[in-house]
This record gives sequence, structure tokens and C-alpha cells, in this order.
Amino acid sequence: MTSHPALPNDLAPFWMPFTANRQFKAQPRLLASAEGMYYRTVDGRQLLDGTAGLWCVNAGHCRKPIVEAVQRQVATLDYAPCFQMGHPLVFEAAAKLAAMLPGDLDRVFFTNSGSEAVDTALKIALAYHHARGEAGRTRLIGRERGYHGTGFGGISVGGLPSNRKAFGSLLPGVDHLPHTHLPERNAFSRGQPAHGAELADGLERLIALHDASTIAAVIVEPLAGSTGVLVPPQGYLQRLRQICDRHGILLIFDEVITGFGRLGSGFAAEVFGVMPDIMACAKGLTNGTVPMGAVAVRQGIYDAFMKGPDSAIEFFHGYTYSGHPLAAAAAIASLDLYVAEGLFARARELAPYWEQQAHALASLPHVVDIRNFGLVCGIELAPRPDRPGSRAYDAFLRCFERGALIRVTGDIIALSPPLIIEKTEIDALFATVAEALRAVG
Ligand code: PXG
Ligand code: PLP
Repeated sequence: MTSHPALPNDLAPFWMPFTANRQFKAQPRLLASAEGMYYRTVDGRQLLDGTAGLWCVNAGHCRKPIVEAVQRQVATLDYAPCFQMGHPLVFEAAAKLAAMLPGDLDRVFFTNSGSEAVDTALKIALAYHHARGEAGRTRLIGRERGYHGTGFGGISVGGLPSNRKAFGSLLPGVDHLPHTHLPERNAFSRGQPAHGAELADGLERLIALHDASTIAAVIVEPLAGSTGVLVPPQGYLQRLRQICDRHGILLIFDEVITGFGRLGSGFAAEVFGVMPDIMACAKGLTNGTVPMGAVAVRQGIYDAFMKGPDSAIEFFHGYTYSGHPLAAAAAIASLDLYVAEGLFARARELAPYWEQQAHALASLPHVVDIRNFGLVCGIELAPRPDRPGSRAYDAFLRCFERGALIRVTGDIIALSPPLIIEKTEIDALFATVAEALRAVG
């Protein structure tokens, strides 16, 4: 954490993702290095990472075992194709992930991001029904306020209007469940809210409308992160599972955020006691160090593809970098580190303290809801009537100046620190947010 790179003098060429480019480039915020719970900015200021980067650095930054595994790997086998070839580490990574995953999710397809994992999961669902002679099952059901990355599949099943409206007709044959955000009944719930399980019955209505024989899969985030931390109502996921089972519809959990300990157990499927047929994950898979996503399926789904002559390619899908050696090395080292340090249990043990400190902000100015689960928290602010989103953005800037990195989406603050956070750092994070809420008008 010593050397600072020279400030770039031309910010124009890089078209920044999900960013107000002109606003940012007029007043840039640049990070130079990171270690453990902290970033350091190019001007040498320390920032407490309240968001684990973008929900991905679960074991904290620049962890030695992961850094060294990647360094060793890049000097040993920089790249190897996984089309009709392979390398040992990718098989080891798949086995390690399968062993960590709940239930019989034990066949793993690698991608390079959550978005690719989602598109891969949707394609597997369609091709699975096709392989079983139910090629009429082509519809995909997502949910309002869902975020499933930015591929065409992901934005089609996703339910965030801004991510969809400029991009034409998207995938055909997609419908959406209602979202589960019921602030009038559930505001300030601690953990799972009491009301809203019946919203899962929206699936029965879509089935009545379209007929089950046309529906391939339902995809949801077990806990919706990006849209502002929407915790599933008690009984909701169970009911979705039952309806899918009744109608032969695959249930896909997008665990890109909820996977790898964020909710106080390996995966949301375990936390909520509901098993999907297919799971997408990414982010924490490599602790954010090297891009990688994965799709895990129940063995029966994989088996349905393994027919015809042995020489036949069973699934016409893949990426140049599926199972990249650096990503595989990073995944192995990350999963080992999570286990060695008991980080998922640590998140579970810290969750009550996190919840208490989060809800202590309830009476601060502008706060209209606080929601939490595991080491995630959403703090919803009343929008300024004339400029929605600007209040939370100002709070973000204020926190940045005061030494904490938070994330905002609309007027919702989302916090999701590395799972190595200490209680004193939880205190510091919420104190900084509280100060910002008092300061913003
Ligand atoms: N599914 C879910 C549930 C996600 O949260 C993706 C898919 C896509 O993953 P990639 O790796 O393609 O970005 C995500 C990503 C935020 C934020 O601040 C959230 C995500 C990405 C960037 C910012 O809420 N989630
Ligand atoms: N476009 C072209 C012209 C390609 O040749 C390829 C891969 O070979 C792709 C796109 C897809 O790239 P990737 O496999 O990295 O997703």
C-alpha cells in the first residue's frame, strides 16, 4: 500500500460502466491500492470498504493466499483453452465449488461474470427441456425489480426499467412476477419480513395465462441486492419452489450477490432452506480478484444432456475464457480461504450486531426503511421531490469524503462489507453513514 501510480491525465477514452461519465470525470474518485477492509485513494486517503468492492471481495482485499496463487499461475500456465482441451486447475475448481454448494448442485459450467452466468443458466434451462422432448417450454419468468446482469437474457428477465428501456424488444416470451417490496406492511423489518409470501402466487396466474407447458424456468435473486436489498418474505421462496415443482418448471436462483457467505451461510439456498434446480454465481467465487462466474446444476440436468453418440457436443455454448487458469487458481484459493477462516460462520455470528447497528439509524433524518439480512443492509431514504436519487448520492459523496465507501441505488443505500469486518469497523461504517444523513439536506 505504498506506491501511488501517476494520476491519469486523460479520463476521456474510458467509457465508464453504470456511471454518470461527465459528472465523474469533472470530479474523479480514483482508488490506488487496497488491503483488508480498506481502500487507499490516489491522494493517499484511507477508505473503509462498506461494499466489498461491488459485493464481491468477501475475504477482504489483497489477501496473500489468493494473490500468490494467481501470481504463481500466471507464470506457469497463462492461458489454456477449455474447448476440447483442459487443464487440471479448472477441474479442481469445479470439484471444490460443487463440494461447497448445497444439495445435489454438483455439475459446474464456468463463465467470466454474473451476466454470462445468468445467460448460461437461461440457455441451460431451455436446452434441458429441448433435450427431454419438451421443446415447447420456451418461456422465461423473471421478476419486477430483479437484476440479472446486463446481457440480453439478463435484462429481459430482469425488472429494472432503466436497464431495459433503451434496448429494443429484448428476448421474446418473457414475463415477470410482482416484486416483493411492501414498505407499507414490512418497513423496518429485521431479517425476513412477515408479509408477502402470497406474492409467489403471481406465478400461478402467469401459468394460467401462458400454460405451464410453455414455461421453461423461473429466475429470481433469493434476496434482491442491486435493486436495494429486498429480503424475501417468510415462506415466499418455499411457495415459489412448490409451484415450480407442481408444473415441471425449473427454478433458477441467481446467487451472484448472495453466494459465498454474504447471508451468513455458504448460499441463500441453505439460509432459506429452498433448493433451486440451477444456480448462477460469480463475484465472491474469486473474491473479486479475477473475473469468473459459474452455473451449477443438479446432476439430473447435466445427465439429460449426456445422450447421443459420445462424440457429440452436448451443449453448444461456452466462452473463450471459460475456466481461465488465473480465474481457476483464484477460485481455488478463495474457496480455501473462506473455509480456512470460517468466514461464512463469521458473517452469521456478526449478523445480529450488524442488524442492531443498522436499525439504530431508524430515527435519523430522511430514513423511511431499513432492511437487513446476514451482512447486508439497505437504508431507504425519502427522495427529494424535485430530484430523486440526489439525496442518497450526496450521502455517498459525504461518506467518501469522511472515509467510507458505500453504494447507492436510487435513494437506497446498500451496505455489504467484506466478511472480515470487525465490530469497531461496523460501528465506524454506520457512524459515517449517520453523520452523512444528518448532513445532507
Ligand atoms: N446477477 C445478480 C443478482 C447481480 O447482482 C449480476 C447478475 C451480474 O454480474 P456481473 O458480474 O455481470 O456484473 C449481478 C451483478 C450494485 C451492483 O451496486 C451489483 C452488481 C454489479 C454491479 C453493481 O448493486 N451485481
Ligand atoms: N466475437 C468473435 C468474432 C469471436 O471470434 C469470439 C470468440 O471466439 C467472440 C466474439 C466471443 O468471445 P468470448 O468467447 O470471449 O465470449
